[in-house]
Amino acid sequence: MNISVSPLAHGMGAATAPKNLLIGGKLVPSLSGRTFETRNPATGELLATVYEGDAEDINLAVAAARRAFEGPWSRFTPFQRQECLLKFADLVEKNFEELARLDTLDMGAPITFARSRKQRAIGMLRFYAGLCTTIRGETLPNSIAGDVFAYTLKEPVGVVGAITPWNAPLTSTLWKIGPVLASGCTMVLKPAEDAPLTALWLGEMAMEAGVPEGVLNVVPGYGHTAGAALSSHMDVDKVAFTGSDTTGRKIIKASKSNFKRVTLELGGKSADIVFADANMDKAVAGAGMAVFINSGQICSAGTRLLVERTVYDEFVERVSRFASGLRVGNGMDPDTQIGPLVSKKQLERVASYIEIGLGEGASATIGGKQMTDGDLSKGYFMAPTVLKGVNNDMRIAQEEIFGPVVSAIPFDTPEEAARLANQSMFGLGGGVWTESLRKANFMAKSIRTGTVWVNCYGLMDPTVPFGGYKASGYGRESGVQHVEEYLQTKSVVIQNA
Ligand code: TXE
Repeated sequence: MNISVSPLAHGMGAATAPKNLLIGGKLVPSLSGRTFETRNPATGELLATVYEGDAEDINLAVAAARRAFEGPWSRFTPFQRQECLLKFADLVEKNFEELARLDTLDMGAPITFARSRKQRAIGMLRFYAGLCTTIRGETLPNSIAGDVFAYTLKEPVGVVGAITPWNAPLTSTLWKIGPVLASGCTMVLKPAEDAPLTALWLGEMAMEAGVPEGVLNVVPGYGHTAGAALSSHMDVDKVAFTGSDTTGRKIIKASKSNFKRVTLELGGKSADIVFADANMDKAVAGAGMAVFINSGQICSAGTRLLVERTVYDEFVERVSRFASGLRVGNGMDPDTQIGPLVSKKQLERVASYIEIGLGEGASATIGGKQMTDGDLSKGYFMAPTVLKGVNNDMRIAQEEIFGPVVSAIPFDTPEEAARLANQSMFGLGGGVWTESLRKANFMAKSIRTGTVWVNCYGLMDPTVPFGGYKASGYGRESGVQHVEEYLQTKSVVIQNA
Protein backbone atom coordinates (compact mmCIF):
# COMPACT_ATOMS: atom_id res chain seq x y z
CA MET A 1 0.00 0.00 0.00
CA ASN A 2 1.43 3.37 -0.96
CA ILE A 3 0.32 5.24 2.06
CA SER A 4 2.48 8.21 2.82
CA VAL A 5 0.40 10.28 0.42
CA SER A 6 -2.16 12.59 1.95
CA PRO A 7 -5.82 12.51 0.95
CA LEU A 8 -5.18 16.00 -0.45
CA ALA A 9 -2.63 14.63 -2.87
CA HIS A 10 -5.13 11.97 -3.98
CA GLY A 11 -7.36 14.80 -5.06
CA MET A 12 -10.50 16.26 -3.63
CA GLY A 13 -14.00 17.03 -4.75
CA ALA A 14 -16.75 15.22 -6.58
CA ALA A 15 -14.51 13.86 -9.33
CA THR A 16 -12.43 11.67 -7.02
CA ALA A 17 -13.33 8.19 -5.82
CA PRO A 18 -14.86 7.84 -2.35
CA LYS A 19 -12.39 7.39 0.49
CA ASN A 20 -12.25 3.82 1.76
CA LEU A 21 -12.56 2.39 5.25
CA LEU A 22 -9.43 0.82 6.76
CA ILE A 23 -10.24 -2.67 8.03
CA GLY A 24 -7.74 -5.42 8.76
CA GLY A 25 -5.02 -3.55 6.92
CA LYS A 26 -7.05 -3.20 3.71
CA LEU A 27 -8.63 -0.10 2.23
CA VAL A 28 -12.17 -1.23 1.47
CA PRO A 29 -15.54 0.26 0.53
CA SER A 30 -18.41 -0.06 2.98
CA LEU A 31 -20.45 -3.25 2.59
CA SER A 32 -23.57 -1.22 1.80
CA GLY A 33 -21.72 0.84 -0.79
CA ARG A 34 -23.26 3.98 0.73
CA THR A 35 -21.18 7.14 1.00
CA PHE A 36 -21.44 10.50 2.73
CA GLU A 37 -19.92 13.88 2.01
CA THR A 38 -17.49 15.97 3.97
CA ARG A 39 -17.37 19.68 3.15
CA ASN A 40 -15.09 22.64 3.79
CA PRO A 41 -17.00 24.76 6.32
CA ALA A 42 -15.29 27.97 5.15
CA THR A 43 -16.57 27.67 1.58
CA GLY A 44 -19.21 24.95 1.57
CA GLU A 45 -17.18 23.15 -1.12
CA LEU A 46 -17.23 19.37 -1.29
CA LEU A 47 -13.92 18.02 -0.01
CA ALA A 48 -14.52 14.32 -0.43
CA THR A 49 -17.06 11.56 -0.39
CA VAL A 50 -16.33 8.85 2.13
CA TYR A 51 -17.68 5.33 2.39
CA GLU A 52 -20.22 5.19 5.19
CA GLY A 53 -19.45 2.45 7.70
CA ASP A 54 -22.38 0.76 9.38
CA ALA A 55 -22.94 -2.09 11.87
CA GLU A 56 -21.70 -4.75 9.41
CA ASP A 57 -18.48 -2.88 8.73
CA ILE A 58 -17.99 -2.39 12.47
CA ASN A 59 -18.39 -6.17 12.90
CA LEU A 60 -15.63 -6.81 10.36
CA ALA A 61 -13.38 -4.21 11.97
CA VAL A 62 -13.91 -5.59 15.48
CA ALA A 63 -13.15 -9.11 14.23
CA ALA A 64 -9.94 -7.83 12.60
CA ALA A 65 -8.98 -6.03 15.81
CA ARG A 66 -9.62 -9.20 17.85
CA ARG A 67 -7.48 -11.31 15.49
CA ALA A 68 -4.65 -8.80 15.70
CA PHE A 69 -4.96 -8.58 19.48
CA GLU A 70 -4.70 -12.32 19.93
CA GLY A 71 -2.25 -12.79 17.07
CA PRO A 72 0.66 -10.67 15.90
CA TRP A 73 0.21 -7.71 18.23
CA SER A 74 0.32 -9.90 21.33
CA ARG A 75 3.77 -11.11 20.25
CA PHE A 76 5.17 -7.59 19.92
CA THR A 77 7.49 -6.79 22.79
CA PRO A 78 7.13 -3.40 24.49
CA PHE A 79 10.31 -2.33 22.68
CA GLN A 80 8.74 -3.24 19.34
CA ARG A 81 5.59 -1.29 20.16
CA GLN A 82 7.81 1.59 21.13
CA GLU A 83 9.64 1.39 17.80
CA CYS A 84 6.31 1.53 15.92
CA LEU A 85 5.16 4.56 17.87
CA LEU A 86 8.44 6.37 17.30
CA LYS A 87 8.30 5.68 13.56
CA PHE A 88 4.68 6.77 13.52
CA ALA A 89 5.69 10.01 15.28
CA ASP A 90 8.39 10.59 12.64
CA LEU A 91 5.80 10.14 9.88
CA VAL A 92 3.41 12.55 11.57
CA GLU A 93 6.27 15.03 11.88
CA LYS A 94 7.25 14.59 8.23
CA ASN A 95 3.66 15.06 7.04
CA PHE A 96 2.65 17.60 9.65
CA GLU A 97 2.02 20.52 7.30
CA GLU A 98 -0.39 18.42 5.20
CA LEU A 99 -2.09 17.11 8.34
CA ALA A 100 -2.56 20.66 9.62
CA ARG A 101 -4.02 21.70 6.25
CA LEU A 102 -6.38 18.76 6.36
CA ASP A 103 -7.67 19.86 9.79
CA THR A 104 -8.21 23.35 8.37
CA LEU A 105 -10.01 22.16 5.26
CA ASP A 106 -12.15 19.55 7.01
CA MET A 107 -13.27 21.47 10.10
CA GLY A 108 -12.20 25.06 9.56
CA ALA A 109 -9.53 25.64 12.23
CA PRO A 110 -7.18 28.51 11.30
CA ILE A 111 -4.01 27.07 9.81
CA THR A 112 -1.88 28.98 12.33
CA PHE A 113 -3.81 27.29 15.15
CA ALA A 114 -3.54 23.86 13.51
CA ARG A 115 0.21 24.38 13.07
CA SER A 116 0.61 25.51 16.67
CA ARG A 117 -0.31 22.03 17.84
CA LYS A 118 2.68 20.35 16.21
CA GLN A 119 4.74 19.67 19.31
CA ARG A 120 1.74 18.41 21.22
CA ALA A 121 0.60 16.12 18.40
CA ILE A 122 3.99 14.51 17.93
CA GLY A 123 4.61 14.57 21.66
CA MET A 124 1.50 12.45 22.20
CA LEU A 125 3.15 9.66 20.23
CA ARG A 126 6.69 10.06 21.57
CA PHE A 127 5.54 10.36 25.17
CA TYR A 128 3.51 7.14 24.90
CA ALA A 129 6.36 5.45 23.03
CA GLY A 130 8.43 6.19 26.12
CA LEU A 131 5.84 4.61 28.37
CA CYS A 132 5.66 1.28 26.48
CA THR A 133 8.59 -0.13 28.39
CA THR A 134 7.49 1.17 31.77
CA ILE A 135 4.24 -0.82 32.00
CA ARG A 136 4.70 -3.23 34.87
CA GLY A 137 3.01 -4.84 37.86
CA GLU A 138 4.18 -5.09 41.45
CA THR A 139 5.39 -7.74 43.86
CA LEU A 140 3.25 -7.71 46.97
CA PRO A 141 3.84 -8.34 50.65
CA ASN A 142 1.72 -11.12 52.13
CA SER A 143 0.82 -10.29 55.67
CA ILE A 144 -2.14 -12.63 56.09
CA ALA A 145 -2.10 -15.33 53.44
CA GLY A 146 1.12 -16.91 54.75
CA ASP A 147 3.86 -18.53 52.71
CA VAL A 148 2.77 -17.27 49.36
CA PHE A 149 4.29 -15.12 46.71
CA ALA A 150 2.00 -12.65 44.98
CA TYR A 151 2.51 -10.27 42.14
CA THR A 152 0.43 -8.30 39.64
CA LEU A 153 0.58 -8.18 35.88
CA LYS A 154 -0.60 -5.24 33.83
CA GLU A 155 -2.40 -6.56 30.76
CA PRO A 156 -4.02 -4.73 27.85
CA VAL A 157 -7.81 -4.51 28.10
CA GLY A 158 -8.27 -5.87 24.58
CA VAL A 159 -10.21 -4.35 21.69
CA VAL A 160 -10.92 -0.66 22.14
CA GLY A 161 -13.69 1.21 20.34
CA ALA A 162 -12.67 4.85 20.03
CA ILE A 163 -15.27 7.42 19.06
CA THR A 164 -13.87 10.86 18.35
CA PRO A 165 -15.31 14.34 17.71
CA TRP A 166 -14.66 16.75 14.86
CA ASN A 167 -13.35 19.77 16.75
CA ALA A 168 -9.66 18.78 16.59
CA PRO A 169 -9.34 15.85 14.20
CA LEU A 170 -5.56 15.42 14.41
CA THR A 171 -4.95 15.81 18.11
CA SER A 172 -8.11 14.07 19.28
CA THR A 173 -7.25 11.06 17.12
CA LEU A 174 -3.61 10.86 18.19
CA TRP A 175 -4.76 11.29 21.77
CA LYS A 176 -6.52 7.95 21.49
CA ILE A 177 -4.02 6.12 19.29
CA GLY A 178 -0.85 6.81 21.32
CA PRO A 179 -1.87 5.21 24.63
CA VAL A 180 -3.90 2.43 22.98
CA LEU A 181 -0.88 1.26 20.99
CA ALA A 182 1.44 1.72 23.96
CA SER A 183 -0.78 -0.48 26.12
CA GLY A 184 -0.88 -3.36 23.63
CA CYS A 185 -4.60 -2.99 22.89
CA THR A 186 -6.03 -2.93 19.38
CA MET A 187 -8.56 -0.43 18.12
CA VAL A 188 -11.55 0.34 15.97
CA LEU A 189 -11.70 4.07 15.48
CA LYS A 190 -14.90 5.81 14.42
CA PRO A 191 -14.10 9.42 13.60
CA ALA A 192 -16.80 12.09 13.51
CA GLU A 193 -18.78 12.26 10.29
CA ASP A 194 -18.01 15.99 10.03
CA ALA A 195 -14.24 15.48 9.76
CA PRO A 196 -13.20 11.90 8.95
CA LEU A 197 -10.23 12.40 6.61
CA THR A 198 -7.41 12.90 9.11
CA ALA A 199 -8.21 9.67 10.98
CA LEU A 200 -8.20 7.66 7.75
CA TRP A 201 -4.80 8.96 6.80
CA LEU A 202 -3.38 8.40 10.29
CA GLY A 203 -4.57 4.79 10.12
CA GLU A 204 -2.60 4.26 6.93
CA MET A 205 0.42 6.03 8.38
CA ALA A 206 0.41 3.75 11.44
CA MET A 207 0.68 0.76 9.13
CA GLU A 208 3.59 2.34 7.32
CA ALA A 209 5.22 2.69 10.74
CA GLY A 210 5.05 -1.09 11.16
CA VAL A 211 1.81 -1.47 13.11
CA PRO A 212 0.43 -4.87 11.99
CA GLU A 213 -2.79 -5.06 10.02
CA GLY A 214 -5.92 -5.08 12.12
CA VAL A 215 -4.35 -3.28 15.07
CA LEU A 216 -5.78 0.07 14.01
CA ASN A 217 -9.00 0.01 11.99
CA VAL A 218 -10.77 3.18 10.90
CA VAL A 219 -14.49 3.13 10.12
CA PRO A 220 -16.03 6.52 9.38
CA GLY A 221 -19.81 6.64 9.67
CA TYR A 222 -22.66 8.19 11.57
CA GLY A 223 -23.01 8.10 15.33
CA HIS A 224 -26.44 6.53 15.55
CA THR A 225 -25.36 3.65 13.27
CA ALA A 226 -21.61 2.94 13.29
CA GLY A 227 -21.02 4.62 16.66
CA ALA A 228 -23.94 2.85 18.30
CA ALA A 229 -22.83 -0.52 16.86
CA LEU A 230 -19.32 -0.02 18.23
CA SER A 231 -20.40 1.01 21.71
CA SER A 232 -22.84 -1.89 22.10
CA HIS A 233 -20.61 -4.52 20.44
CA MET A 234 -20.24 -7.71 22.46
CA ASP A 235 -16.60 -8.20 21.48
CA VAL A 236 -15.37 -4.69 22.28
CA ASP A 237 -13.71 -4.52 25.70
CA LYS A 238 -13.66 -0.79 26.15
CA VAL A 239 -15.06 2.37 24.63
CA ALA A 240 -13.13 5.62 24.75
CA PHE A 241 -15.45 8.45 23.81
CA THR A 242 -15.05 12.17 23.30
CA GLY A 243 -18.16 14.17 22.47
CA SER A 244 -21.37 15.56 23.91
CA ASP A 245 -22.89 14.66 27.26
CA THR A 246 -26.06 13.58 25.42
CA THR A 247 -24.17 11.00 23.39
CA GLY A 248 -22.11 10.08 26.46
CA ARG A 249 -25.32 8.93 28.16
CA LYS A 250 -26.14 6.76 25.14
CA ILE A 251 -22.66 5.25 25.22
CA ILE A 252 -23.03 4.29 28.88
CA LYS A 253 -26.35 2.63 28.13
CA ALA A 254 -24.95 0.76 25.11
CA SER A 255 -21.85 -0.35 27.02
CA LYS A 256 -24.03 -2.36 29.40
CA SER A 257 -24.40 -5.03 26.67
CA ASN A 258 -21.20 -6.69 27.90
CA PHE A 259 -20.20 -4.36 30.75
CA LYS A 260 -17.38 -2.97 28.67
CA ARG A 261 -15.22 -0.36 30.29
CA VAL A 262 -15.90 3.24 29.34
CA THR A 263 -14.02 6.51 29.53
CA LEU A 264 -15.83 9.69 28.64
CA GLU A 265 -14.45 13.11 27.79
CA LEU A 266 -17.58 15.22 27.51
CA GLY A 267 -18.42 18.85 27.33
CA GLY A 268 -17.84 21.71 29.71
CA LYS A 269 -18.93 25.12 30.85
CA SER A 270 -15.64 26.23 32.28
CA ALA A 271 -15.29 29.38 34.37
CA ASP A 272 -12.44 31.76 33.64
CA ILE A 273 -12.09 33.91 36.76
CA VAL A 274 -10.51 37.35 36.64
CA PHE A 275 -9.59 39.13 39.87
CA ALA A 276 -9.09 42.88 40.03
CA ASP A 277 -5.40 42.39 40.88
CA ALA A 278 -4.68 40.43 37.66
CA ASN A 279 -2.23 41.59 35.02
CA MET A 280 -5.00 43.05 32.87
CA ASP A 281 -3.20 43.07 29.53
CA LYS A 282 -2.44 39.37 29.87
CA ALA A 283 -5.89 38.58 31.24
CA VAL A 284 -7.80 40.35 28.45
CA ALA A 285 -6.06 38.46 25.66
CA GLY A 286 -5.93 35.27 27.71
CA ALA A 287 -9.61 35.29 28.61
CA GLY A 288 -10.53 36.27 25.04
CA MET A 289 -8.63 33.42 23.43
CA ALA A 290 -9.77 31.04 26.18
CA VAL A 291 -13.14 31.10 24.46
CA PHE A 292 -12.64 32.37 20.91
CA ILE A 293 -9.84 30.02 19.87
CA ASN A 294 -11.04 27.38 17.39
CA SER A 295 -14.27 29.41 17.27
CA GLY A 296 -15.15 28.22 20.76
CA GLN A 297 -15.25 24.61 19.62
CA ILE A 298 -13.10 23.33 22.45
CA CYS A 299 -14.49 21.29 25.29
CA SER A 300 -12.56 23.18 27.95
CA ALA A 301 -13.22 26.68 26.50
CA GLY A 302 -13.56 29.35 29.18
CA THR A 303 -17.15 30.19 28.31
CA ARG A 304 -18.18 31.72 31.64
CA LEU A 305 -16.11 34.80 32.27
CA LEU A 306 -16.36 35.59 35.98
CA VAL A 307 -15.01 39.07 36.67
CA GLU A 308 -14.53 40.81 40.02
CA ARG A 309 -17.24 43.46 40.18
CA THR A 310 -14.89 46.43 40.69
CA VAL A 311 -13.37 45.85 37.24
CA TYR A 312 -16.33 44.13 35.54
CA ASP A 313 -17.42 46.96 33.21
CA GLU A 314 -13.88 47.87 32.23
CA PHE A 315 -12.85 44.28 31.66
CA VAL A 316 -15.91 43.38 29.61
CA GLU A 317 -15.32 46.42 27.47
CA ARG A 318 -11.68 45.47 26.91
CA VAL A 319 -12.53 41.87 26.02
CA SER A 320 -15.21 43.16 23.63
CA ARG A 321 -12.63 45.40 21.97
CA PHE A 322 -10.26 42.44 21.77
CA ALA A 323 -13.02 40.36 20.15
CA SER A 324 -13.81 43.04 17.61
CA GLY A 325 -10.15 43.11 16.55
CA LEU A 326 -9.97 39.40 15.78
CA ARG A 327 -9.60 38.56 12.11
CA VAL A 328 -12.36 36.17 11.08
CA GLY A 329 -12.02 34.31 7.79
CA ASN A 330 -11.06 31.25 5.83
CA GLY A 331 -8.67 29.22 7.96
CA MET A 332 -6.28 28.70 5.05
CA ASP A 333 -5.40 32.40 5.17
CA PRO A 334 -2.42 32.67 7.54
CA ASP A 335 -3.78 35.98 8.86
CA THR A 336 -7.02 34.39 10.02
CA GLN A 337 -7.43 34.11 13.79
CA ILE A 338 -11.00 32.80 13.89
CA GLY A 339 -12.35 30.33 11.35
CA PRO A 340 -15.89 29.14 10.66
CA LEU A 341 -17.98 26.79 12.75
CA VAL A 342 -17.80 23.22 11.56
CA SER A 343 -21.24 22.99 9.96
CA LYS A 344 -24.53 24.72 9.27
CA LYS A 345 -26.02 22.69 12.12
CA GLN A 346 -23.40 24.02 14.55
CA LEU A 347 -23.91 27.58 13.29
CA GLU A 348 -27.65 27.28 13.87
CA ARG A 349 -27.08 25.83 17.33
CA VAL A 350 -24.81 28.71 18.33
CA ALA A 351 -27.14 31.33 16.84
CA SER A 352 -30.09 29.85 18.71
CA TYR A 353 -28.19 30.04 22.02
CA ILE A 354 -27.43 33.71 21.40
CA GLU A 355 -31.15 34.28 20.84
CA ILE A 356 -31.93 32.40 24.04
CA GLY A 357 -29.42 34.55 25.95
CA LEU A 358 -30.85 37.80 24.61
CA GLY A 359 -34.32 36.54 25.48
CA GLU A 360 -33.11 35.78 29.01
CA GLY A 361 -32.06 39.42 29.42
CA ALA A 362 -28.38 39.38 28.41
CA SER A 363 -27.04 41.93 25.93
CA ALA A 364 -24.32 41.53 23.31
CA THR A 365 -21.56 44.11 23.65
CA ILE A 366 -20.03 42.77 20.44
CA GLY A 367 -20.96 40.16 17.84
CA GLY A 368 -24.15 38.20 18.21
CA LYS A 369 -24.64 37.55 14.52
CA GLN A 370 -23.52 35.35 11.67
CA MET A 371 -20.93 37.10 9.49
CA THR A 372 -21.89 37.25 5.84
CA ASP A 373 -19.70 39.94 4.28
CA GLY A 374 -18.09 38.96 0.96
CA ASP A 375 -16.64 35.45 0.94
CA LEU A 376 -17.79 34.85 4.51
CA SER A 377 -21.30 34.34 3.13
CA LYS A 378 -20.18 31.01 1.68
CA GLY A 379 -19.27 29.53 5.06
CA TYR A 380 -20.52 29.17 8.61
CA PHE A 381 -18.96 32.19 10.32
CA MET A 382 -20.20 33.46 13.66
CA ALA A 383 -18.90 36.78 14.99
CA PRO A 384 -16.99 36.54 18.28
CA THR A 385 -19.65 37.45 20.82
CA VAL A 386 -19.53 38.86 24.35
CA LEU A 387 -22.72 38.65 26.39
CA LYS A 388 -23.06 40.99 29.36
CA GLY A 389 -25.67 41.08 32.11
CA VAL A 390 -25.61 37.31 32.44
CA ASN A 391 -26.40 35.53 35.64
CA ASN A 392 -25.23 32.03 36.34
CA ASP A 393 -28.71 30.50 36.27
CA MET A 394 -29.38 31.42 32.66
CA ARG A 395 -29.27 28.64 30.08
CA ILE A 396 -26.40 30.38 28.27
CA ALA A 397 -24.38 30.06 31.50
CA GLN A 398 -25.29 26.43 32.09
CA GLU A 399 -25.40 24.73 28.68
CA GLU A 400 -22.50 24.13 26.35
CA ILE A 401 -22.80 26.40 23.30
CA PHE A 402 -19.60 25.33 21.49
CA GLY A 403 -19.19 28.56 19.60
CA PRO A 404 -17.33 31.88 19.98
CA VAL A 405 -19.65 33.13 22.70
CA VAL A 406 -18.64 34.20 26.20
CA SER A 407 -21.00 35.03 29.07
CA ALA A 408 -19.64 37.65 31.49
CA ILE A 409 -20.79 37.36 35.12
CA PRO A 410 -19.71 39.60 38.03
CA PHE A 411 -18.62 38.38 41.49
CA ASP A 412 -17.54 40.04 44.75
CA THR A 413 -15.36 37.61 46.70
CA PRO A 414 -13.14 34.57 45.98
CA GLU A 415 -15.70 32.43 47.83
CA GLU A 416 -18.49 33.66 45.58
CA ALA A 417 -16.34 33.10 42.48
CA ALA A 418 -15.68 29.51 43.55
CA ARG A 419 -19.37 28.95 44.30
CA LEU A 420 -20.41 30.27 40.88
CA ALA A 421 -17.69 28.29 39.12
CA ASN A 422 -18.96 25.12 40.80
CA GLN A 423 -22.62 25.86 40.09
CA SER A 424 -22.52 23.85 36.90
CA MET A 425 -23.22 20.25 36.06
CA PHE A 426 -19.87 20.21 34.25
CA GLY A 427 -16.35 20.18 35.68
CA LEU A 428 -13.77 20.11 32.91
CA GLY A 429 -11.51 23.17 33.04
CA GLY A 430 -11.20 26.60 34.56
CA GLY A 431 -8.90 29.59 34.72
CA VAL A 432 -7.79 32.03 37.39
CA TRP A 433 -6.15 35.38 36.69
CA THR A 434 -4.56 37.00 39.76
CA GLU A 435 -1.20 38.21 41.03
CA SER A 436 -1.99 36.79 44.47
CA LEU A 437 -0.56 33.36 45.21
CA ARG A 438 -2.98 32.97 48.08
CA LYS A 439 -6.01 33.54 45.81
CA ALA A 440 -4.58 31.30 43.09
CA ASN A 441 -4.09 28.44 45.54
CA PHE A 442 -7.49 28.96 47.14
CA MET A 443 -9.24 28.88 43.75
CA ALA A 444 -7.22 25.90 42.46
CA LYS A 445 -8.33 23.92 45.51
CA SER A 446 -11.93 25.16 45.46
CA ILE A 447 -12.84 24.66 41.81
CA ARG A 448 -14.21 21.17 41.14
CA THR A 449 -12.77 20.56 37.67
CA GLY A 450 -10.18 18.26 36.14
CA THR A 451 -7.83 21.12 35.22
CA VAL A 452 -7.26 24.63 36.59
CA TRP A 453 -5.04 27.04 34.69
CA VAL A 454 -3.50 29.97 36.54
CA ASN A 455 -2.53 33.10 34.58
CA CYS A 456 -2.86 31.13 31.36
CA TYR A 457 -5.62 29.15 29.70
CA GLY A 458 -5.87 25.93 27.73
CA LEU A 459 -2.20 24.95 27.86
CA MET A 460 -2.06 21.21 27.21
CA ASP A 461 0.85 18.84 27.37
CA PRO A 462 1.10 15.09 26.75
CA THR A 463 2.45 14.63 30.26
CA VAL A 464 -0.40 16.47 32.02
CA PRO A 465 -3.59 14.47 32.69
CA PHE A 466 -6.79 15.94 31.29
CA GLY A 467 -10.38 14.96 32.00
CA GLY A 468 -13.56 15.80 33.76
CA TYR A 469 -15.23 15.98 37.12
CA LYS A 470 -19.03 15.62 37.31
CA ALA A 471 -20.88 15.52 33.96
CA SER A 472 -17.71 16.28 32.04
CA GLY A 473 -16.98 12.57 32.16
CA TYR A 474 -14.55 10.17 33.71
CA GLY A 475 -11.12 8.81 33.00
CA ARG A 476 -8.02 10.82 32.20
CA GLU A 477 -6.35 11.41 28.87
CA SER A 478 -2.68 12.46 28.62
CA GLY A 479 -0.19 11.70 31.33
CA VAL A 480 0.77 8.26 32.58
CA GLN A 481 -2.84 7.86 33.76
CA HIS A 482 -3.98 7.56 30.17
CA VAL A 483 -2.18 4.26 29.59
CA GLU A 484 -3.73 2.92 32.80
CA GLU A 485 -7.14 3.46 31.21
CA TYR A 486 -6.29 0.70 28.72
CA LEU A 487 -4.81 -1.78 31.19
CA GLN A 488 -6.18 -4.34 33.59
CA THR A 489 -4.51 -5.64 36.70
CA LYS A 490 -4.17 -9.38 37.11
CA SER A 491 -3.12 -10.78 40.49
CA VAL A 492 -1.07 -13.96 40.62
CA VAL A 493 -0.83 -15.71 43.98
CA ILE A 494 1.55 -18.66 44.33
CA GLN A 495 1.61 -20.87 47.41
CA ASN A 496 5.06 -22.19 48.23
CA ALA A 497 5.14 -25.97 48.57
O1 TXE B 1 -21.62 15.61 19.22
P1 TXE B 1 -21.75 14.04 19.35
P2 TXE B 1 -22.02 16.56 17.97
C1 TXE B 1 -20.60 18.93 22.15
C2 TXE B 1 -20.74 20.38 21.74
C3 TXE B 1 -21.48 20.28 20.44
C4 TXE B 1 -22.41 19.14 20.73
C5 TXE B 1 -22.97 18.43 19.53
O2 TXE B 1 -21.51 21.04 22.69
O3 TXE B 1 -22.19 21.46 20.14
O4 TXE B 1 -21.62 18.24 21.47
O5 TXE B 1 -21.93 17.99 18.66
C6 TXE B 1 -20.59 10.06 17.68
N1 TXE B 1 -23.43 6.24 19.67
N2 TXE B 1 -19.30 18.38 21.78
O6 TXE B 1 -23.42 16.33 17.54
O7 TXE B 1 -23.04 13.58 18.80
C7 TXE B 1 -20.49 11.01 16.51
O8 TXE B 1 -20.64 10.31 15.30
C8 TXE B 1 -22.09 6.34 19.49
C9 TXE B 1 -18.27 18.46 22.79
O9 TXE B 1 -20.97 16.43 16.94
O10 TXE B 1 -21.44 13.70 20.77
C10 TXE B 1 -19.11 11.60 16.72
O11 TXE B 1 -18.12 10.70 16.26
N3 TXE B 1 -21.50 7.40 18.95
C11 TXE B 1 -17.09 17.69 22.44
C12 TXE B 1 -19.03 11.70 18.25
O12 TXE B 1 -20.01 10.79 18.75
C13 TXE B 1 -22.26 8.45 18.60
C14 TXE B 1 -16.73 17.49 21.04
C15 TXE B 1 -19.31 13.08 18.82
O13 TXE B 1 -20.59 13.50 18.39
C16 TXE B 1 -23.66 8.43 18.79
C17 TXE B 1 -17.87 17.41 20.16
C18 TXE B 1 -24.23 7.27 19.34
N4 TXE B 1 -25.55 7.15 19.55
C19 TXE B 1 -19.08 17.90 20.54
N5 TXE B 1 -24.16 9.61 18.36
C20 TXE B 1 -15.94 17.63 23.36
N6 TXE B 1 -16.08 16.99 24.52
O14 TXE B 1 -14.87 18.10 23.03
C21 TXE B 1 -23.11 10.35 17.92
N7 TXE B 1 -21.96 9.65 18.05
